[in-house]
Amino acid sequence: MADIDALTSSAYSQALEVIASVEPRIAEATRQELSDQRGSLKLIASENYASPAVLLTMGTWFSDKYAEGTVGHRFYAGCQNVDTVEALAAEHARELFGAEYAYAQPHSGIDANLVAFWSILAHRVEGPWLEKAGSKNINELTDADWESLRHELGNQRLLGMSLDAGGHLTHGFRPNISGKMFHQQQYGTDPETGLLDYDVVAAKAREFKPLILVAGYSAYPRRVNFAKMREIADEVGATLMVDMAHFAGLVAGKVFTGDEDPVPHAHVVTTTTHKSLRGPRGGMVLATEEYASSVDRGCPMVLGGPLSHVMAAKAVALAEARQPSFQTYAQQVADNAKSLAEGFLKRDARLVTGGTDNHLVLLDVSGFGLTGRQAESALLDAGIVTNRNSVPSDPNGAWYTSGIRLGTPALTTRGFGHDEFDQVAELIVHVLQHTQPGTTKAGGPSKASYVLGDGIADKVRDASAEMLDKHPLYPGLVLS
Ligand code: DSN
Repeated sequence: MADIDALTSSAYSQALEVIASVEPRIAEATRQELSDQRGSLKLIASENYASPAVLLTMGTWFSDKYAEGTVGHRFYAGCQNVDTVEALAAEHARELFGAEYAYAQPHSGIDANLVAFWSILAHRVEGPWLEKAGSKNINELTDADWESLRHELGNQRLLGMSLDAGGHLTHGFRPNISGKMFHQQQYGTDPETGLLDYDVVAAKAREFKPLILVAGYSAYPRRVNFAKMREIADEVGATLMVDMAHFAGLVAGKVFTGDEDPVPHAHVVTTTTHKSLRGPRGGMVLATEEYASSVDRGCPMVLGGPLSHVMAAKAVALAEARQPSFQTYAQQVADNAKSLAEGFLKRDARLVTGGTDNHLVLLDVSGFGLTGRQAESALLDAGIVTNRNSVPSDPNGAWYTSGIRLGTPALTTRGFGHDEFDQVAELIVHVLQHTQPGTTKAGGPSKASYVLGDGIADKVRDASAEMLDKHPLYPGLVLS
């Protein structure tokens, strides 16, 4: 058996030498990024650490190949190896998630959502419209036909979770493309509990009658009952689209099963591959057979040429996620999020919804007298990498915010467990308790500047270093 650590170390050391021979500053930044990631507590809920096998797969000549189209049906010659790669990525995805159909081409989660929107419009609106118009061939449409079709397509409705309740920009946020291409309405969460209220979603759906009901989230710390969401969608004739970008790893790892697994309930499921799923940076769409042929035309109708090198890495990551060890990892991600939440609660910090049952925690920092922006910056000074996030009905808006979103997927990959996440909560509370809001140049209260107490950053960095040293990142990777 080859010594994988030695191979990885020599592969990267040599690759960096090759890069340095052309642009040494990029080689240096790459080394520095590894060192920075090794030396900080990464708590960004949407980040992770992919395996060296996944990372290495991305650095190949598959990047040089154009392959618009789909497996066996390309607009370019010479795509036989890309076909192998894409078919394998899709096969692993279907098997892992129990999906009828998988599309591995989206370059990101937003791209995956755009493909989903486009395919639902094509399947639900354009198809029936063409039939009604007595034409099966879109190329035969007259200008007047196009105008009517555009009117139909532009008059569709989408209902999704609002951004400040934890939804994503692409779930109908007005300034986003999704809020412009659809007539949109949003559902929020209960103002008292912060929890999703299915009766409210159902009432809104009955009144609004959306073509698409979007479920899923980027910052909601709870599980969703997708069987209930499907009932609501069916009652009003909507297509249920679930964006599982954040929790795909928990679905793959069988932490979310039954009603909490979106795949058996949704018509179309979108995801990223780099968050809790721990693959390369990219997106994917899963769908029922009914939607397969419209999703399949995502490229070139919505997407530019597929990133074949990334699809290859998706296949490797999905093969990893099919191993039993990934289920252990996913369960630990959820257990660690609970430990983190308990660590905050016992130190009297306020959490949106009062806790978590997925991979993320949303800390309301207004109790510390800070905005999310101030908290994020002070924590970064202390080597704790987080991102600020709105809380429901946030008085500080989406830029300054009143929250900090924290996720466990990355540090769980490093091997952090219950006690360490409790200590992480303690360090975060310590930093926030010793941070004061700053003042503006005019002397008023600032939402951005802050003053972190003397010596706090160094003390917290030292305490973190002990944990980080116990759980090194890419332990076998030694750069020469
Ligand atoms: N940027 C992703 C996240 O952090 O959740 C969503 O787009």
